[in-house]
Amino acid sequence: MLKPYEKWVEEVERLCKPKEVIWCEGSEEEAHKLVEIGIKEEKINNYPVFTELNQKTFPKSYHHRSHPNDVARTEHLTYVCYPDKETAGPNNNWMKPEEAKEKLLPLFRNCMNGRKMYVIPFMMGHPESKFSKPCIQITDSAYVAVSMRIMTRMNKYVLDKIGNSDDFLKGLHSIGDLNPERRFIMHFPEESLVWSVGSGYGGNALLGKKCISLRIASYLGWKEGWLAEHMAIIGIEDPEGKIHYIAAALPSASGKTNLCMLESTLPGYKVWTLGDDIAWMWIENERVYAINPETGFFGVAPGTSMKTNPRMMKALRAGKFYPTLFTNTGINIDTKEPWWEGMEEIPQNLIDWQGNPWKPDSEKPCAHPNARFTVSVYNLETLSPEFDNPKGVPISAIIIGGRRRTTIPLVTESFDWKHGVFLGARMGTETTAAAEKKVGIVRRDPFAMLPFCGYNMGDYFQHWLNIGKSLKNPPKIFLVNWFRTDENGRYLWPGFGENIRVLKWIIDRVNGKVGARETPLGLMPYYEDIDFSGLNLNRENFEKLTQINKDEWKKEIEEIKFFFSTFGKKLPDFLWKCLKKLEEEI
Ligand code: OXD
Ligand code: MN
Repeated sequence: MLKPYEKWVEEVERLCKPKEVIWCEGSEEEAHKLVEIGIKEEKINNYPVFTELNQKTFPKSYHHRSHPNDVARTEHLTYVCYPDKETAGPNNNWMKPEEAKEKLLPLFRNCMNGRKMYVIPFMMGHPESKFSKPCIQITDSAYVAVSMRIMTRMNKYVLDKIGNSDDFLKGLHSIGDLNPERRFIMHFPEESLVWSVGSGYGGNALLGKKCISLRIASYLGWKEGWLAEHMAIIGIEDPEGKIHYIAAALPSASGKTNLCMLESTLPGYKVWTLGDDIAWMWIENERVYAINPETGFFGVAPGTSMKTNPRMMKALRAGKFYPTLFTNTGINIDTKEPWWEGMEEIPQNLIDWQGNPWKPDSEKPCAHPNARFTVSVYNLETLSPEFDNPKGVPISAIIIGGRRRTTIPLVTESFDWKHGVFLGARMGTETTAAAEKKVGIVRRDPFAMLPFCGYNMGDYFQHWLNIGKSLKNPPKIFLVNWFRTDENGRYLWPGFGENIRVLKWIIDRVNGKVGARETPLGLMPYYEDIDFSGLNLNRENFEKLTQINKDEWKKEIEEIKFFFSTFGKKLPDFLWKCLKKLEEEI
C-alpha cells in the first residue's frame, strides 16, 4: 500500500511526466550534484542555471540569472482559493478551488517533459518543536531545490516523520514556460496545498517561504490559535548581559535583514539574530514565544555593504554551509565576484544582471534592484545560541514599521495590546522592488502582511485582538519609522546601527525605566530618554522626527477610513472606535 505522500508524488508524476524523479535527502553531497546539474544541464533563457563565482573570496558561491521577466513576486497572479470570497477577503485575489485547479491542470500537464522532477522533504521549524510543520515540495528546478536546502531543514527524516499520515503541507511547483501569461501561485489553505507555475523567483517558487510559512500558516494559525507573521526576530543583549527578544514586522525590502544583523553603535549592547523574515508565535504560560521556521536568508543585495550590514557581508564570504547563491547581481568579470549598487567602489570590468557589459554611466543599474543572496543562517557569526531551541524565545516587544517619508514619527508605543493592533492595522508603507509594481507609492500594509495574509484581514485583526485576551503580560507594541525626511528630502534618522538607540528606549520602556509622553497617536519618547551620545542629533531634528503634522494626519485618516471600509462587517468595531478617537483628537 502506498503512503499518502507516495500517492501524491505518483499523481504529480503522472500529471507532469518528468523524465526522471529524484527523491532528495538534503545532504551536502547531493547539493553538489544539484549545483552540477545547474551548471551543466539546466538552462534559463539560454544561460546555465548556475555559474561558479570566485571560490577563494566567496567560497561555495554560485551566480544565478533568472528570466528577465521573472524577478519579483507577482502579487496580481497570486490567489487564495476558498469556496467563498469572503474568507479570502479584499486583501487577496480569490478563486474557487475547483476553478483554480481546472485553470492550472493544463499548465501542469506534461510540463516536466524532458526535465527532472525533484521531491523535497523539509521541515518548517525545528523538528522537535510542537509548532514545526513537515512539508514536501515538488519542483522541476535545480535552483529551487538547492535554495530549499539553504532556506529550510531539508532532510529525508521528514518522510519518516510523515509516515502514513496525510498531515503534511504540500507544494507543487514547475517553472512551466516562464511566460507571465501562464504564471499563477495558487493557495488552497483548507488542503494545506500550494500550486505554483510559471516562475522560478524565490517568493513565488521557494514554497516553504511566503506560500507555506505565511499564507497557509497564517490560515492554520487562525484556526489553531497562533500567529504566522512577516517578522524578524532578534535578541538584544544589554551591558549586564540580559537578553530581550523582539519581533519586528517591516515590509519587504525595508530593512528587516539589516535590523536583525544590526551592529550596535552603543557600547555594551549586542544584537543576536534569530530570523530576518518570518516568525511563528504562540502563547505559552500567558506569554508570547516565537521561532523562525526558516534556516536561511533570502535578502535584497543592492544597498548591502560593509557599512550597512557588515555581518551579512561576512556571512556571504564565510563559506561554511554549502552553497551560497547570488541571483541577478552583476559580476566583476576580472575577479568573478558578485557586485551590486552600494557594495563598495565600482570595479573596472562588470557585466550586469543580464550578462551585458556595464559602466557607471549605463542607463540601467548593474544589479537588478531586487537582486538577492540566499545564504544559510549558519554562516552568520552572531546567530543566536537560541536559534535551534525548539521551545522558541519569549517575546518582550513587537515592532511594526512602515517606510514613510512623512507623517509617521520615529517611534510610538501603543497604549496597550489592543491599541497596538490598531497601529498595525492602519500601517502604511511606500512600495519597494520586492514585488512587481510601481515603487514608492504609499499603500496600506497592515503588520507588513498585506501580500501574505492567507485569509480575510478583518478576521486577522480580530484574531490578533483575541490573542491579546489570553496574555497576562503581553509584549509592548511599538510603531517605528526609520525613513522620515526633512523639507529637502534628506533622511532625518541615520538608521542602520544607530537604530539600537530606539531599541534601547523600547527595552527601557519594557522594564519601566523611562517615562513617555501621551499624544493622540500613542506614547512617544522624551528627547532626554533616548541615548543620543556620539550622534549629532539635536533637539530640533528630534522634534521633526516626532512631529505630528495635522494636515498630513487628516489625509492619513481619510486613507485609513477608506482602507478599513473595504473590510465591511469583518472589520472589528474596536478599530473603528480607535480611528474615530484619533480623528477627534487630531
Ligand atoms: C521577501 C519579500 O522576499 O518580502 O522576503 O518579498
Ligand atoms: Mn519578506
